[in-house]
Amino acid sequence: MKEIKIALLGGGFMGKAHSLAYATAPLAAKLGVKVTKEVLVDVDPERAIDAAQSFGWNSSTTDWREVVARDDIDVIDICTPPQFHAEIALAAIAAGKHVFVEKPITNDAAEAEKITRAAAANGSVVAQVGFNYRHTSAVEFTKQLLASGRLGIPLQFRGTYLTDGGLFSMGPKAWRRSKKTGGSGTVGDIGSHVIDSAEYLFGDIVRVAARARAGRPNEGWMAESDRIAQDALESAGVWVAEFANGAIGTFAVNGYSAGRKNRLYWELDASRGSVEFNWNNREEFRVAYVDEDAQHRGSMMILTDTAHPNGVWDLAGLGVGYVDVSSIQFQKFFRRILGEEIEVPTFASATHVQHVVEAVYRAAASDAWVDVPSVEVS
Ligand code: SOE
Repeated sequence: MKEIKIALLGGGFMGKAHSLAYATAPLAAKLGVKVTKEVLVDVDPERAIDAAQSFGWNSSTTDWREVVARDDIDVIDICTPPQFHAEIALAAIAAGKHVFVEKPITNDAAEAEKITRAAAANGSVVAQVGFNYRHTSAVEFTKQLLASGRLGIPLQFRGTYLTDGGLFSMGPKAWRRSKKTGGSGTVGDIGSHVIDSAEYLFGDIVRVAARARAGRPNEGWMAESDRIAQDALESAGVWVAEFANGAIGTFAVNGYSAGRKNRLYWELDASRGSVEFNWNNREEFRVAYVDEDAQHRGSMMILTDTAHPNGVWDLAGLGVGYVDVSSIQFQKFFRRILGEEIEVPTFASATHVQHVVEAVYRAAASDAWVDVPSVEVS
């Protein structure tokens, strides 16, 4: 049995999710690989030791460079703040390691292009990005419905990602609130997920017009001129988009939306049907087909079944959670290492997401529509 030895960089929230997912990924899909959680790296020596012990890693260290240089490590999994992703990914690719990077791929599309090119130039490296939500059964099934033509021509996408996390203390996740410590702002952090969902389902976004706002909600939004002058991280954003396939879309993200708990929600209309998905009720999705007879025309709620993609259990109705979708993304990653071709969030697709994020920022600082560049990999 092939052994895959992992080094995880970052002992925080996402490091925990990945650690749990590594335990079930090979087992759930009977992959025929032995996944070894070899070493956990964190710059904070106490957290490195503590996270390695509590998340089940064989050892810990504070030095990622020493780990990247080790011959026995097969995979570098980067869960650090995004500002460190590019440097680490480039070193890992140069050392011939497979690389898994959390989203956003970086906070800078030029850096993202660089690591995408480096990975493409090293044919043996398998690279993937942690847009975990798209591995939910309902999302992947919607993709199949679109690809098969069952839904007809894509017309309109409406996506939101709302949380109330910003209203409360963020504890160890407070680094996300500042650019200096690698924070991304809501468009880059949670907006990147909804952009990935939209592009996965409808293809590339090519133009956007946008508004963003920063500030603490109990003081109202900061004056827009101050937000732009201070280059402050945005707490909320809205944008209108055009897709390359002719569809149109609207998007909204907000970290101060009371009562909304990690609510990634989208609905789409196509010429022969529409679909509605809410991560909070991820076992359900709603589909309406235009060609139903008049008595049955309407939105039907479908509960995820074993007939849909990415079942974790071979019994419907047992529930799928955050760690499960992470486990599914690693199953795909390992199957790709074993040589299978599977559609996943790649460095190139994640770089395009980052181009959209940056186009939203440029559009929000102007009254203009902004074009989204395509990703040049060669
Ligand atoms: C933001 O609060 C966040 O932690 C995102 O960064 C993650 O990608 C998302 O999965 C959960 O929410």
